[in-house]
Amino acid sequence: MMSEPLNSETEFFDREAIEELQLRRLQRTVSYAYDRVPLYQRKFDEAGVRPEDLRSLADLAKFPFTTKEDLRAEYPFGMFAVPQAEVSRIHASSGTTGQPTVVGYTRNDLRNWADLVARSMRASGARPGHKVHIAYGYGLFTGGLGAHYGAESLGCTVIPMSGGQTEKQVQLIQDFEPEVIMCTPTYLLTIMDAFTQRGVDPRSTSLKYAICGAEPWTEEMRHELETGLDLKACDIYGLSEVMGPGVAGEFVETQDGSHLWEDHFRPEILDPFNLETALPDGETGELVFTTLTKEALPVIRYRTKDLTRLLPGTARPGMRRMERIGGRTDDMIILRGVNLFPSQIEEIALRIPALSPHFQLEISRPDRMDELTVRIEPREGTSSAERDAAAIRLRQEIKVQIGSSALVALAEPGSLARSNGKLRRVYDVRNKA
Ligand code: DLL
Repeated sequence: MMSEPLNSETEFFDREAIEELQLRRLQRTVSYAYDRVPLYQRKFDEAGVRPEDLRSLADLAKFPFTTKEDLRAEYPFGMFAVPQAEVSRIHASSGTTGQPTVVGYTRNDLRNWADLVARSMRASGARPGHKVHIAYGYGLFTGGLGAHYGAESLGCTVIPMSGGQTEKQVQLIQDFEPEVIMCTPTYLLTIMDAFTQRGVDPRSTSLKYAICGAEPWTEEMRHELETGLDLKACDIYGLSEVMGPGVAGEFVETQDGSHLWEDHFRPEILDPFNLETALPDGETGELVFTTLTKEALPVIRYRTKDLTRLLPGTARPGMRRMERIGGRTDDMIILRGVNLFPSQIEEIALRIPALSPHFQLEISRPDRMDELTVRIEPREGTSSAERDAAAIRLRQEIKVQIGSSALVALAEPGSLARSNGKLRRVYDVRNKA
Protein backbone atom coordinates (compact mmCIF):
# COMPACT_ATOMS: atom_id res chain seq x y z
CA MET A 1 0.00 0.00 0.00
CA MET A 2 1.22 3.43 -0.94
CA SER A 3 1.25 5.61 2.14
CA GLU A 4 -1.26 8.43 1.86
CA PRO A 5 0.01 12.00 2.12
CA LEU A 6 -1.39 14.02 5.04
CA ASN A 7 -4.13 16.61 4.52
CA SER A 8 -1.73 19.26 5.76
CA GLU A 9 0.65 18.36 2.90
CA THR A 10 -1.83 18.03 0.06
CA GLU A 11 -3.30 21.47 0.84
CA PHE A 12 -0.11 22.97 -0.60
CA PHE A 13 0.27 20.76 -3.68
CA ASP A 14 0.62 22.58 -6.99
CA ARG A 15 -1.90 22.01 -9.77
CA GLU A 16 0.01 19.19 -11.39
CA ALA A 17 0.41 17.30 -8.14
CA ILE A 18 -3.24 17.86 -7.24
CA GLU A 19 -4.41 16.46 -10.57
CA GLU A 20 -2.13 13.50 -10.25
CA LEU A 21 -3.52 12.85 -6.76
CA GLN A 22 -7.08 13.34 -8.04
CA LEU A 23 -6.65 10.78 -10.79
CA ARG A 24 -5.26 8.20 -8.39
CA ARG A 25 -8.00 8.81 -5.82
CA LEU A 26 -10.69 8.94 -8.50
CA GLN A 27 -9.67 5.58 -9.91
CA ARG A 28 -9.81 4.10 -6.46
CA THR A 29 -13.19 5.71 -5.71
CA VAL A 30 -14.97 4.55 -8.86
CA SER A 31 -13.94 0.96 -8.43
CA TYR A 32 -14.67 1.09 -4.70
CA ALA A 33 -18.17 2.48 -5.40
CA TYR A 34 -18.78 -0.05 -8.18
CA ASP A 35 -17.76 -2.99 -6.03
CA ARG A 36 -19.68 -1.97 -2.95
CA VAL A 37 -22.80 -0.02 -3.90
CA PRO A 38 -25.44 -1.82 -6.00
CA LEU A 39 -26.79 1.47 -7.34
CA TYR A 40 -23.42 2.40 -8.85
CA GLN A 41 -22.98 -1.05 -10.29
CA ARG A 42 -26.39 -0.79 -11.95
CA LYS A 43 -25.78 2.73 -13.23
CA PHE A 44 -22.32 2.02 -14.59
CA ASP A 45 -23.55 -1.15 -16.27
CA GLU A 46 -26.47 0.69 -17.86
CA ALA A 47 -24.12 3.39 -19.12
CA GLY A 48 -21.71 0.73 -20.39
CA VAL A 49 -18.73 2.00 -18.40
CA ARG A 50 -16.40 0.12 -16.14
CA PRO A 51 -14.09 1.48 -13.45
CA GLU A 52 -11.07 0.59 -15.65
CA ASP A 53 -12.33 3.07 -18.26
CA LEU A 54 -11.16 5.90 -16.04
CA ARG A 55 -7.64 6.47 -17.34
CA SER A 56 -7.52 10.24 -17.26
CA LEU A 57 -9.44 12.93 -15.41
CA ALA A 58 -11.33 13.68 -18.63
CA ASP A 59 -12.69 10.11 -18.61
CA LEU A 60 -14.86 11.03 -15.63
CA ALA A 61 -17.30 12.54 -18.17
CA LYS A 62 -18.18 8.99 -19.30
CA PHE A 63 -19.63 8.13 -15.90
CA PRO A 64 -23.29 8.62 -14.94
CA PHE A 65 -24.47 11.36 -12.60
CA THR A 66 -25.88 10.84 -9.13
CA THR A 67 -28.83 12.88 -7.90
CA LYS A 68 -30.68 13.58 -4.70
CA GLU A 69 -33.45 11.35 -6.06
CA ASP A 70 -30.97 8.44 -6.13
CA LEU A 71 -30.20 8.99 -2.46
CA ARG A 72 -33.91 9.23 -1.67
CA ALA A 73 -34.67 6.03 -3.55
CA GLU A 74 -31.99 4.20 -1.54
CA TYR A 75 -33.32 5.57 1.77
CA PRO A 76 -32.05 5.10 4.39
CA PHE A 77 -28.75 3.22 4.04
CA GLY A 78 -28.80 1.77 0.52
CA MET A 79 -25.91 3.88 -0.73
CA PHE A 80 -23.57 3.13 2.13
CA ALA A 81 -20.39 1.41 0.93
CA VAL A 82 -19.44 -0.08 4.30
CA PRO A 83 -21.29 -2.37 6.72
CA GLN A 84 -23.40 -0.39 9.17
CA ALA A 85 -21.09 -1.24 12.07
CA GLU A 86 -18.31 0.70 10.34
CA VAL A 87 -20.45 3.83 10.12
CA SER A 88 -19.46 6.08 13.01
CA ARG A 89 -22.04 8.78 12.50
CA ILE A 90 -25.18 9.57 10.56
CA HIS A 91 -26.50 12.95 9.46
CA ALA A 92 -29.52 13.85 7.37
CA SER A 93 -30.51 16.86 5.37
CA SER A 94 -34.03 17.95 6.13
CA GLY A 95 -35.11 18.74 2.60
CA THR A 96 -38.19 20.83 2.12
CA THR A 97 -40.13 18.06 0.43
CA GLY A 98 -40.41 14.34 1.05
CA GLN A 99 -37.93 12.10 2.74
CA PRO A 100 -34.73 13.36 4.28
CA THR A 101 -31.46 12.34 2.65
CA VAL A 102 -29.35 10.22 4.92
CA VAL A 103 -25.56 10.37 4.90
CA GLY A 104 -22.94 8.40 6.84
CA TYR A 105 -19.30 8.70 7.87
CA THR A 106 -16.64 6.23 8.87
CA ARG A 107 -14.01 7.12 11.44
CA ASN A 108 -11.65 8.18 8.62
CA ASP A 109 -14.39 10.23 7.00
CA LEU A 110 -14.95 12.07 10.28
CA ARG A 111 -11.22 12.72 10.62
CA ASN A 112 -10.96 14.10 7.07
CA TRP A 113 -14.07 16.19 7.60
CA ALA A 114 -12.68 17.72 10.80
CA ASP A 115 -9.37 18.40 9.01
CA LEU A 116 -11.10 20.17 6.13
CA VAL A 117 -13.30 22.29 8.39
CA ALA A 118 -10.20 23.19 10.41
CA ARG A 119 -8.43 24.11 7.17
CA SER A 120 -11.39 26.26 6.08
CA MET A 121 -11.57 27.96 9.47
CA ARG A 122 -7.84 28.70 9.49
CA ALA A 123 -8.16 30.19 5.99
CA SER A 124 -10.94 32.45 7.28
CA GLY A 125 -8.90 33.79 10.20
CA ALA A 126 -9.48 31.33 13.08
CA ARG A 127 -6.38 30.26 15.02
CA PRO A 128 -5.62 27.68 17.71
CA GLY A 129 -6.61 29.13 21.06
CA HIS A 130 -9.44 31.25 19.68
CA LYS A 131 -12.84 30.88 21.29
CA VAL A 132 -15.33 29.80 18.63
CA HIS A 133 -19.03 30.41 19.16
CA ILE A 134 -20.92 27.90 17.02
CA ALA A 135 -24.48 28.95 16.21
CA TYR A 136 -25.13 26.51 13.38
CA GLY A 137 -27.80 24.04 14.45
CA TYR A 138 -26.56 20.87 16.17
CA GLY A 139 -28.24 17.56 15.41
CA LEU A 140 -28.87 15.85 12.12
CA PHE A 141 -27.92 19.03 10.20
CA THR A 142 -24.21 18.89 9.35
CA GLY A 143 -23.58 22.54 10.27
CA GLY A 144 -23.26 22.33 14.06
CA LEU A 145 -21.31 19.12 14.56
CA GLY A 146 -19.30 19.69 11.37
CA ALA A 147 -18.10 23.07 12.61
CA HIS A 148 -17.66 21.68 16.13
CA TYR A 149 -15.15 18.94 15.31
CA GLY A 150 -13.35 21.22 12.86
CA ALA A 151 -12.90 23.87 15.55
CA GLU A 152 -11.70 21.26 18.05
CA SER A 153 -9.29 19.84 15.53
CA LEU A 154 -7.86 23.30 14.87
CA GLY A 155 -7.22 23.64 18.60
CA CYS A 156 -9.89 26.21 19.40
CA THR A 157 -12.03 26.54 22.51
CA VAL A 158 -15.46 25.50 21.29
CA ILE A 159 -18.69 27.06 22.53
CA PRO A 160 -21.37 24.68 21.18
CA MET A 161 -24.31 27.08 21.37
CA SER A 162 -26.31 25.68 18.40
CA GLY A 163 -29.00 27.76 16.68
CA GLY A 164 -31.90 29.70 18.21
CA GLN A 165 -32.33 31.32 21.65
CA THR A 166 -30.99 34.57 20.27
CA GLU A 167 -31.15 36.37 23.62
CA LYS A 168 -28.90 33.76 25.14
CA GLN A 169 -26.52 33.86 22.16
CA VAL A 170 -26.06 37.57 22.70
CA GLN A 171 -25.55 37.16 26.44
CA LEU A 172 -22.94 34.43 26.00
CA ILE A 173 -21.07 36.38 23.33
CA GLN A 174 -20.81 39.26 25.81
CA ASP A 175 -19.77 37.03 28.70
CA PHE A 176 -17.43 34.54 26.96
CA GLU A 177 -15.88 36.97 24.49
CA PRO A 178 -15.32 34.65 21.50
CA GLU A 179 -13.11 35.85 18.63
CA VAL A 180 -14.92 33.70 16.06
CA ILE A 181 -18.56 33.06 15.30
CA MET A 182 -19.91 30.43 12.90
CA CYS A 183 -23.50 30.65 11.69
CA THR A 184 -25.57 31.42 8.60
CA PRO A 185 -25.23 34.98 7.29
CA THR A 186 -28.92 35.73 7.93
CA TYR A 187 -28.68 34.42 11.49
CA LEU A 188 -25.68 36.65 12.09
CA LEU A 189 -27.93 39.51 11.03
CA THR A 190 -30.48 38.41 13.64
CA ILE A 191 -27.75 38.34 16.29
CA MET A 192 -26.49 41.75 15.22
CA ASP A 193 -29.96 43.26 15.57
CA ALA A 194 -30.39 41.60 18.96
CA PHE A 195 -27.30 43.45 20.23
CA THR A 196 -28.73 46.74 19.08
CA GLN A 197 -32.05 45.96 20.75
CA ARG A 198 -30.21 45.37 24.01
CA GLY A 199 -28.60 48.74 23.73
CA VAL A 200 -25.21 47.19 22.99
CA ASP A 201 -23.23 48.50 20.02
CA PRO A 202 -22.68 45.37 17.85
CA ARG A 203 -19.32 46.81 16.80
CA SER A 204 -18.09 46.68 20.38
CA THR A 205 -18.12 42.88 20.83
CA SER A 206 -15.05 40.62 20.97
CA LEU A 207 -15.90 39.04 17.59
CA LYS A 208 -13.21 39.40 14.93
CA TYR A 209 -14.12 36.71 12.41
CA ALA A 210 -17.41 35.29 11.14
CA ILE A 211 -17.45 32.08 9.09
CA CYS A 212 -20.75 32.01 7.29
CA GLY A 213 -22.41 29.61 4.90
CA ALA A 214 -25.24 27.12 4.38
CA GLU A 215 -27.22 29.63 2.30
CA PRO A 216 -26.49 32.08 -0.51
CA TRP A 217 -25.28 35.55 0.46
CA THR A 218 -23.94 38.50 -1.47
CA GLU A 219 -20.98 40.90 -1.28
CA GLU A 220 -23.50 43.50 -0.14
CA MET A 221 -24.51 41.26 2.78
CA ARG A 222 -20.83 40.73 3.63
CA HIS A 223 -20.43 44.51 3.77
CA GLU A 224 -23.52 44.83 5.97
CA LEU A 225 -22.20 42.25 8.46
CA GLU A 226 -18.59 43.45 8.42
CA THR A 227 -19.44 47.09 9.02
CA GLY A 228 -22.30 46.34 11.43
CA LEU A 229 -20.22 44.04 13.63
CA ASP A 230 -16.70 45.30 12.92
CA LEU A 231 -15.32 41.91 11.89
CA LYS A 232 -14.15 40.00 8.83
CA ALA A 233 -16.76 37.67 7.33
CA CYS A 234 -15.74 34.77 5.10
CA ASP A 235 -17.64 32.10 3.24
CA ILE A 236 -17.71 28.39 3.99
CA TYR A 237 -19.44 26.05 1.57
CA GLY A 238 -20.56 22.46 1.66
CA LEU A 239 -23.45 20.06 1.40
CA SER A 240 -24.40 16.96 3.35
CA GLU A 241 -24.38 14.58 0.40
CA VAL A 242 -20.74 15.40 -0.33
CA MET A 243 -19.61 15.84 3.31
CA GLY A 244 -21.07 18.90 5.06
CA PRO A 245 -19.45 22.30 5.69
CA GLY A 246 -15.81 22.52 4.60
CA VAL A 247 -15.97 21.33 0.99
CA ALA A 248 -14.66 24.81 0.22
CA GLY A 249 -13.52 27.74 2.34
CA GLU A 250 -12.54 31.35 1.84
CA PHE A 251 -9.27 33.06 2.75
CA VAL A 252 -9.59 36.19 4.85
CA GLU A 253 -6.56 37.79 3.19
CA THR A 254 -8.10 37.67 -0.28
CA GLN A 255 -11.87 37.30 0.29
CA ASP A 256 -12.19 36.27 -3.32
CA GLY A 257 -14.50 33.26 -3.12
CA SER A 258 -14.05 29.85 -1.54
CA HIS A 259 -11.21 27.54 -2.54
CA LEU A 260 -12.46 24.04 -3.28
CA TRP A 261 -10.46 21.44 -1.40
CA GLU A 262 -9.56 19.52 -4.52
CA ASP A 263 -7.42 16.96 -2.74
CA HIS A 264 -10.74 15.49 -1.52
CA PHE A 265 -13.32 16.50 -4.14
CA ARG A 266 -13.21 16.69 -7.92
CA PRO A 267 -15.56 19.48 -9.10
CA GLU A 268 -17.13 19.85 -12.53
CA ILE A 269 -19.47 22.45 -13.95
CA LEU A 270 -22.38 21.20 -15.97
CA ASP A 271 -24.08 23.07 -18.77
CA PRO A 272 -27.30 24.30 -17.09
CA PHE A 273 -29.28 23.94 -20.31
CA ASN A 274 -28.49 20.49 -21.64
CA LEU A 275 -27.38 19.11 -18.24
CA GLU A 276 -24.96 16.77 -19.98
CA THR A 277 -21.83 18.56 -21.04
CA ALA A 278 -19.16 19.69 -18.65
CA LEU A 279 -18.22 23.35 -19.14
CA PRO A 280 -14.70 24.79 -19.09
CA ASP A 281 -13.43 26.88 -16.15
CA GLY A 282 -14.90 30.36 -16.02
CA GLU A 283 -18.32 29.37 -17.33
CA THR A 284 -21.37 29.28 -15.09
CA GLY A 285 -23.40 26.13 -14.63
CA GLU A 286 -24.40 23.48 -12.11
CA LEU A 287 -21.70 22.34 -9.71
CA VAL A 288 -21.07 18.58 -9.66
CA PHE A 289 -18.80 16.71 -7.24
CA THR A 290 -17.07 13.38 -7.09
CA THR A 291 -15.66 12.54 -3.67
CA LEU A 292 -12.07 11.27 -3.67
CA THR A 293 -11.60 9.89 -0.17
CA LYS A 294 -15.04 9.18 1.29
CA GLU A 295 -15.49 5.66 2.62
CA ALA A 296 -19.04 5.38 3.96
CA LEU A 297 -20.77 7.35 1.21
CA PRO A 298 -18.67 7.88 -1.90
CA VAL A 299 -20.56 9.97 -4.45
CA ILE A 300 -19.85 9.93 -8.17
CA ARG A 301 -20.70 13.07 -10.14
CA TYR A 302 -23.26 14.28 -7.62
CA ARG A 303 -25.44 17.07 -8.98
CA THR A 304 -25.65 19.82 -6.37
CA LYS A 305 -28.14 22.12 -8.15
CA ASP A 306 -25.88 24.99 -7.04
CA LEU A 307 -24.94 27.45 -9.76
CA THR A 308 -21.41 28.82 -9.91
CA ARG A 309 -18.22 28.86 -11.98
CA LEU A 310 -14.68 27.69 -11.34
CA LEU A 311 -11.84 30.20 -11.15
CA PRO A 312 -8.09 29.70 -10.77
CA GLY A 313 -6.74 29.40 -7.23
CA THR A 314 -5.04 32.37 -5.58
CA ALA A 315 -4.11 31.76 -1.92
CA ARG A 316 -3.70 28.04 -2.78
CA PRO A 317 -2.72 27.97 -6.45
CA GLY A 318 -3.18 24.19 -6.69
CA MET A 319 -6.91 24.40 -5.92
CA ARG A 320 -9.59 26.20 -7.90
CA ARG A 321 -11.95 28.72 -6.39
CA MET A 322 -15.69 28.82 -6.87
CA GLU A 323 -17.52 32.04 -7.42
CA ARG A 324 -19.98 32.93 -4.67
CA ILE A 325 -23.13 30.90 -5.30
CA GLY A 326 -25.80 33.12 -6.81
CA GLY A 327 -28.52 30.57 -6.23
CA ARG A 328 -29.75 27.03 -6.64
CA THR A 329 -31.70 25.86 -9.66
CA ASP A 330 -34.39 25.04 -7.06
CA ASP A 331 -34.68 28.64 -5.88
CA MET A 332 -34.83 30.15 -9.30
CA ILE A 333 -37.98 32.15 -9.84
CA ILE A 334 -39.17 32.29 -13.41
CA LEU A 335 -41.21 35.44 -13.66
CA ARG A 336 -42.89 35.91 -17.01
CA GLY A 337 -39.93 34.29 -18.72
CA VAL A 338 -37.19 36.07 -16.77
CA ASN A 339 -35.00 34.04 -14.41
CA LEU A 340 -34.34 35.59 -11.04
CA PHE A 341 -32.70 34.60 -7.76
CA PRO A 342 -33.41 36.03 -4.30
CA SER A 343 -29.72 36.98 -4.03
CA GLN A 344 -30.15 39.43 -6.92
CA ILE A 345 -32.83 41.26 -4.94
CA GLU A 346 -30.55 41.26 -1.87
CA GLU A 347 -27.77 42.79 -3.94
CA ILE A 348 -29.95 45.55 -5.34
CA ALA A 349 -31.81 46.35 -2.11
CA LEU A 350 -28.67 46.62 0.02
CA ARG A 351 -27.27 49.26 -2.32
CA ILE A 352 -30.18 51.51 -1.39
CA PRO A 353 -29.29 53.15 1.94
CA ALA A 354 -32.83 53.45 3.32
CA LEU A 355 -33.54 49.71 2.88
CA SER A 356 -32.66 46.94 5.34
CA PRO A 357 -31.56 43.39 4.49
CA HIS A 358 -34.89 42.09 5.79
CA PHE A 359 -37.06 41.11 2.83
CA GLN A 360 -39.30 38.37 1.50
CA LEU A 361 -40.41 37.51 -1.99
CA GLU A 362 -43.99 36.58 -2.64
CA ILE A 363 -45.10 35.10 -5.93
CA SER A 364 -48.81 35.32 -6.60
CA ARG A 365 -51.10 34.98 -9.57
CA PRO A 366 -53.85 37.52 -9.13
CA ASP A 367 -54.93 37.62 -12.75
CA ARG A 368 -53.51 34.75 -14.79
CA MET A 369 -50.16 36.51 -14.74
CA ASP A 370 -47.44 35.75 -12.18
CA GLU A 371 -46.60 38.66 -9.99
CA LEU A 372 -43.64 39.20 -7.69
CA THR A 373 -43.99 41.30 -4.58
CA VAL A 374 -40.88 42.27 -2.65
CA ARG A 375 -41.82 42.90 0.96
CA ILE A 376 -39.00 44.80 2.54
CA GLU A 377 -38.37 46.64 5.78
CA PRO A 378 -36.88 50.12 5.57
CA ARG A 379 -34.09 50.89 8.01
CA GLU A 380 -34.99 52.26 11.43
CA GLY A 381 -34.75 56.01 11.67
CA THR A 382 -35.58 56.76 8.03
CA SER A 383 -38.26 59.31 7.20
CA SER A 384 -41.40 58.35 5.32
CA ALA A 385 -40.24 60.39 2.33
CA GLU A 386 -36.95 58.46 2.27
CA ARG A 387 -38.82 55.18 2.52
CA ASP A 388 -41.15 55.96 -0.34
CA ALA A 389 -38.29 57.11 -2.53
CA ALA A 390 -36.37 53.93 -1.69
CA ALA A 391 -39.32 51.73 -2.65
CA ILE A 392 -39.61 53.48 -6.02
CA ARG A 393 -35.90 53.14 -6.60
CA LEU A 394 -35.94 49.44 -5.75
CA ARG A 395 -38.72 48.87 -8.25
CA GLN A 396 -36.83 50.76 -10.93
CA GLU A 397 -33.52 49.01 -10.28
CA ILE A 398 -35.21 45.58 -10.45
CA LYS A 399 -36.71 46.54 -13.78
CA VAL A 400 -33.39 47.80 -15.15
CA GLN A 401 -31.05 45.17 -13.74
CA ILE A 402 -33.19 42.04 -13.86
CA GLY A 403 -35.55 43.03 -16.62
CA SER A 404 -38.77 42.23 -14.83
CA SER A 405 -41.40 44.29 -13.05
CA ALA A 406 -42.02 43.65 -9.40
CA LEU A 407 -44.21 45.29 -6.80
CA VAL A 408 -42.46 46.67 -3.76
CA ALA A 409 -44.32 46.71 -0.46
CA LEU A 410 -42.74 48.38 2.54
CA ALA A 411 -43.12 46.37 5.73
CA GLU A 412 -43.02 47.71 9.29
CA PRO A 413 -39.50 47.47 10.73
CA GLY A 414 -39.29 44.25 12.73
CA SER A 415 -42.41 42.72 11.18
CA LEU A 416 -40.90 40.15 8.78
CA ALA A 417 -39.81 36.71 9.98
CA ARG A 418 -36.20 36.66 11.20
CA SER A 419 -33.68 33.93 10.50
CA ASN A 420 -32.95 31.10 12.90
CA GLY A 421 -30.59 29.34 10.49
CA LYS A 422 -31.31 28.95 6.81
CA LEU A 423 -33.75 31.74 6.03
CA ARG A 424 -36.69 31.17 3.75
CA ARG A 425 -36.94 34.08 1.33
CA VAL A 426 -39.55 32.93 -1.17
CA TYR A 427 -43.25 32.41 -0.52
CA ASP A 428 -45.19 31.03 -3.44
CA VAL A 429 -48.91 31.63 -2.96
CA ARG A 430 -49.96 30.90 -6.54
CA ASN A 431 -51.96 27.79 -5.77
CA LYS A 432 -53.59 29.08 -2.64
CA ALA A 433 -56.29 31.12 -4.39
O1 DLL B 1 -25.76 23.59 4.53
C1 DLL B 1 -23.70 22.42 4.99
C2 DLL B 1 -23.12 23.66 5.57
C3 DLL B 1 -23.29 23.94 6.90
C4 DLL B 1 -22.37 24.52 4.78
C5 DLL B 1 -22.73 25.07 7.44
C6 DLL B 1 -21.80 25.64 5.31
C7 DLL B 1 -21.97 25.92 6.64
P1 DLL B 1 -27.05 21.11 3.45
O2 DLL B 1 -28.06 21.36 4.51
O3 DLL B 1 -27.00 19.76 2.84
O4 DLL B 1 -25.61 21.36 3.99
O5 DLL B 1 -27.30 22.20 2.33
C8 DLL B 1 -26.42 22.30 1.24
O6 DLL B 1 -26.74 24.70 1.08
O7 DLL B 1 -26.15 22.76 -1.84
C9 DLL B 1 -26.12 25.10 -1.14
O8 DLL B 1 -27.32 25.25 -1.89
C10 DLL B 1 -26.32 25.74 0.21
N1 DLL B 1 -25.05 26.28 0.71
C11 DLL B 1 -24.17 25.73 1.58
N2 DLL B 1 -23.13 26.56 1.79
C12 DLL B 1 -23.33 27.65 1.01
C13 DLL B 1 -22.63 28.85 0.76
C14 DLL B 1 -25.12 22.56 4.49
N3 DLL B 1 -21.48 29.13 1.38
C15 DLL B 1 -26.82 23.46 0.37
N4 DLL B 1 -23.15 29.73 -0.14
C16 DLL B 1 -25.88 23.65 -0.79
C17 DLL B 1 -24.31 29.47 -0.77
C18 DLL B 1 -24.56 27.46 0.31
N5 DLL B 1 -25.04 28.37 -0.57
